[in-house]
Amino acid sequence: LLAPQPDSHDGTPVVDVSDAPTGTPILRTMDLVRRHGPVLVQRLHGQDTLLVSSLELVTELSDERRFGKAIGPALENVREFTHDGLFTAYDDEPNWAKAHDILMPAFALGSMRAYHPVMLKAARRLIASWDARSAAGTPVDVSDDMTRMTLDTIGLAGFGFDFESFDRAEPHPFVEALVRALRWSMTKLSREPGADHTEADEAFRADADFLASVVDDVIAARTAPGAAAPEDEDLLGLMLNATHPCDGTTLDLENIRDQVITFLIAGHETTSGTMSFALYNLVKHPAVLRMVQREVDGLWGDEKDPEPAFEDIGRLRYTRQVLNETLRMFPPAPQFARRARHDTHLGGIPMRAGQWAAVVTPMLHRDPAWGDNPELFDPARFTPEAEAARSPHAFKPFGTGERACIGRQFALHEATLLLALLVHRYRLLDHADYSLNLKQALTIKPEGFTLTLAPRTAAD
Ligand code: MNH
Repeated sequence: LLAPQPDSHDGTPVVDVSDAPTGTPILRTMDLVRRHGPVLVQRLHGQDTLLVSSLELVTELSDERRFGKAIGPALENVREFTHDGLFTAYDDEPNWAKAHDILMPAFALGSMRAYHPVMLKAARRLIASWDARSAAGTPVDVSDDMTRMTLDTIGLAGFGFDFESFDRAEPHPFVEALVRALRWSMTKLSREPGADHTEADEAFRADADFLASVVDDVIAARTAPGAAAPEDEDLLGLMLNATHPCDGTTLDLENIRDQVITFLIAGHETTSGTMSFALYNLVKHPAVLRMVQREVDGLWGDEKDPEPAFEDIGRLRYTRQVLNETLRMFPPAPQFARRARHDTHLGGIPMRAGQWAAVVTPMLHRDPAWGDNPELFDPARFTPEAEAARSPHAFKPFGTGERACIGRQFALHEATLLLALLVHRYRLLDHADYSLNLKQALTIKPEGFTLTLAPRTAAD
C-alpha cells in the first residue's frame, strides 16, 4: 500500500471536502485548484491527496528517475478485479514488464493497419443506426452510441468477441457488470467511515466473479483442442502465443484474463468520451466543423459511402488537431498519480520514498503556458509549430513515461476515422441547444448530449 501523503508544509492549503458530496469529483477538484492555486491538499474523510497542476511541478513529476506511477486509492479499488493487469500493476511487479514487452508491438503505429478493417466495421454499425434515426427524425444519444462503437471495436479487435452493441437497447450483461464494478471502485472512495457496506461489497464480488468467468470462457474457447487455428492476430491470440523476447515465457492464463478485463475497461469509456466531447466541440464551433468537413471532403469528395484507407487517417491532420484540443479541454481520464522513487523534493515540498501526488490533468491543460484564454476551444494550439514551441509536459491526456497509455494510437486512429466519417455524412443539429453536463465514473463524458441528424447535401 501507499505511504502516507507528505506532511503538508507551510503554505500548502489543506481543504476538507468531506461535507461536500458530489457526483462529479473532478469539477469540485478543478474548482479547488481555481480557488487555491496549483498545489493543495484535498482531505476526504481524513484521507489526504496532494493535488498538483502547474506545468512546473508536472515537469518534475514526469522525471522518470525520481517518480514512477502511483496506484492511487481509485486504482487500488479497480485492482480488486484487474490485479496486476497492465493498468493497475505496481511498477515493480514482474507481470507489468512482461505484458508490456509482449504487447507493445501490437500497439505500435504500424499495427493499426491490422485493426483498421474492424474499426471501420464498428463505425459502419454506428452509421447504419444513425441513418435510421436520421430518416425517422429522432435524436441520437451521442455518448451511448460512441460507447457502443468503441466497445464493439475493442471486443472484436482485441478478443474476437462481438458485443453486438447496436442490436441492444441495454448494454450487454458483461458491460453492465463492468460498469457496476467501476462504480463500486469510485463510490468506495467517498464512503463515510463506520457505515455497513457488506451488501455493496458482496454485489461487487459477484460482478467481479462474473467478469472473470465470461473471460475465462472466451479464453477456453480459444485454447480448446480443435479451436480455430490461432493465426488470429488479435490481442488475445498474441497473449496466448507470443513469448517474451528475453526469457521465452508466455503470460499465465490468470494474468491474460486480467489483461482482457483491463483492455475492455480502457477501450470502453475513454475513447468514447473523446469522440463525444469532440462532437460537442464541433457543433458549438461551426467554423471549425466546416474546416474538418473541408479536410475530409478533400479525401472523399461527395462519395456517398467512402472506403477510407488506412493511409487516409494519417492525412487527416486538422481532424487530429481537433481531437487533441478536445483532449486538452476534456481529458477523459482526468487524473493520474505519481510516487517518489526515493526521498526527494517536489517544488519546495519534501517527499519521502513512496509518497505520492495526483496530477489534475484538466487544470494542467489550463496552465498559463496555454496562453490567456484556456477555456477557448482552438485547434490551432496543435499545429506542428505551436506544439514545437510548447513543453511536452503541458499536455498529458495519456499520462506520462513508461506507464503512459499503451492504447493511444489505437484510440486516435479509431476516433479520427469515426469523426471523419460522421462529419462527411451528416449535418449535426444541436436541436436541444445542449449545455455541457459532465458525468463522471472512472472517466468523464457528456451526459444527456443528443443530436438530430440530416444527410449532407451538395450545398452543405
Ligand atoms: Mn489508456 C493507461 C488515457 C485509450 C489501454 N490511459 C492510460 C493512462 C491514461 C490513459 C491517462 C495512464 C494512467 C495512469 O498513469 O494511471 N487511454 C487514455 C485515453 C484514451 C485511452 C484518454 C482515449 C482517448 N487506453 C485506451 C485504449 C486502450 C488503452 C483504447 C486499449 C486498447 N491505457 C491502456 C492501458 C494502460 C493505459 C493498458 C496502462 C498502461 C501501463 O501502465 O502499462
